Amino acid sequence: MNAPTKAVKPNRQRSREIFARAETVLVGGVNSPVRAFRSVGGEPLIIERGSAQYLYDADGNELLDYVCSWGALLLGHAHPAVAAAIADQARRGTSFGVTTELEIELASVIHGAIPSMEKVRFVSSGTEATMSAVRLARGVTGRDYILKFEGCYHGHADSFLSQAGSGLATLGIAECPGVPEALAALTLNAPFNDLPAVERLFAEHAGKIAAVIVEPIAANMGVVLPAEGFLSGLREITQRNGALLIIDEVITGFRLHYGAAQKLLGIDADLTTLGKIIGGGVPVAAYGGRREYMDRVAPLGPVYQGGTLAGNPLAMRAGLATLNELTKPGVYEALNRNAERLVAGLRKAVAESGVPAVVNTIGSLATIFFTAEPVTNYAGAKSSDKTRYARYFREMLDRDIFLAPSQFEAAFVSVVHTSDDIDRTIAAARSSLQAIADTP
Ligand code: KE4
Repeated sequence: MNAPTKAVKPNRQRSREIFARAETVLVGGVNSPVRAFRSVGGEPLIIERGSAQYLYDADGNELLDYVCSWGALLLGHAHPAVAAAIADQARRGTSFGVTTELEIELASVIHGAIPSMEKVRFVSSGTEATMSAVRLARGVTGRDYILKFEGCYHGHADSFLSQAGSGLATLGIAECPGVPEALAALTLNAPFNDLPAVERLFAEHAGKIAAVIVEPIAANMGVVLPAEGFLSGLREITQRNGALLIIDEVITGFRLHYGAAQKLLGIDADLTTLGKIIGGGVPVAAYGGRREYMDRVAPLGPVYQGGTLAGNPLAMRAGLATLNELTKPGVYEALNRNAERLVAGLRKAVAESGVPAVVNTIGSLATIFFTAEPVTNYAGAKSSDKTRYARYFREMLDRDIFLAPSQFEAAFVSVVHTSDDIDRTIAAARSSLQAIADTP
């Protein structure tokens, strides 16, 4: 259905009633804070089903989805090949707690696409992947400090919750209670794109930093691109200081092309983390890297990590079906062409509206920031007009376009968004921006 470019307040009565029930048994009515719409106002959605590029809420409204389960659903919702694989495996057993060939197959597919991941360990969430990679780096180097970047988000493990992006940025939680001060002190933060700050921290903590962990394309402060030389600089600094470079590709892995963003950006991590897309919408994540590091993980080495459902066959089938679809000729070219056209249209709509805004993008990732200044780090993202983003979010939702309910996230284009969807989204953005310009 083509949504009106002029906002018509959809009926969300049933969502409202159901969400009230959700709040009685779920904390804030959600199972992950960023879903609570706290920073964008309006009422959280209750979704009943998804199909391809659409979500359908409890009131039967059809929403054009650019959240795509926070980037996991590059193939869109209920992709037939993924659904069939899950259904078939469900009849054969979902989890055995013993190795299956399916794990070997998916690990081999990942290694084939990302050769630096010589060995892989599957886990069930991106947080587990990054937490384990940091533990391994600490175990391998015998060092305690880690260095991350302000506004980057690597999941909710204790070591990552200072100056973090995504839901913490959304809720304004700079330092998370419950993380022991002694542990929090071992996490160093530098501004994204600021190599001199990284050099200073390595000089101040000489011989003590186990690893630098970085999103190669920041997407949890909104999308922020690495400056020329930033990532290669991190590679050189970590090598020179005997620290590991962990590249967190939970969002970017298989997003920009069939493999890791590293390949396009010309760097090789010591350890890489993956998630989201490699599970096709069911819980799969992974960490991996060179044998010399990975063979230090139990049972070969003493660095312990385990998981009841890690590598379960149901999830492996979903991941294999997803990555198989992504090997089809022209998939990424069409995806990136659509996304580029969307961003060009958004930028034109911004210019026509006269509303100060910039759109940061790479491939099928994009974020609009309401500021006249370029956004190249977390400080820039935070200084944009978040109230105006919230208004834009609501205006677009009133036009049945579902964007991330937070300034500090990305919009994700999937392979099933059509050219008509792009046109529709551009028209809705033009109308929304004009509404903002008319009644700020
Ligand atoms: P999970 O534990 O949520 O599966 O993955 C953590 C993670 C690790 N690394 C990166 C780069 C990530 O983006 C994430 C999780 N992403 C957020 C959204 N940007 C998850 C959304 C949520 O928390 O509900």
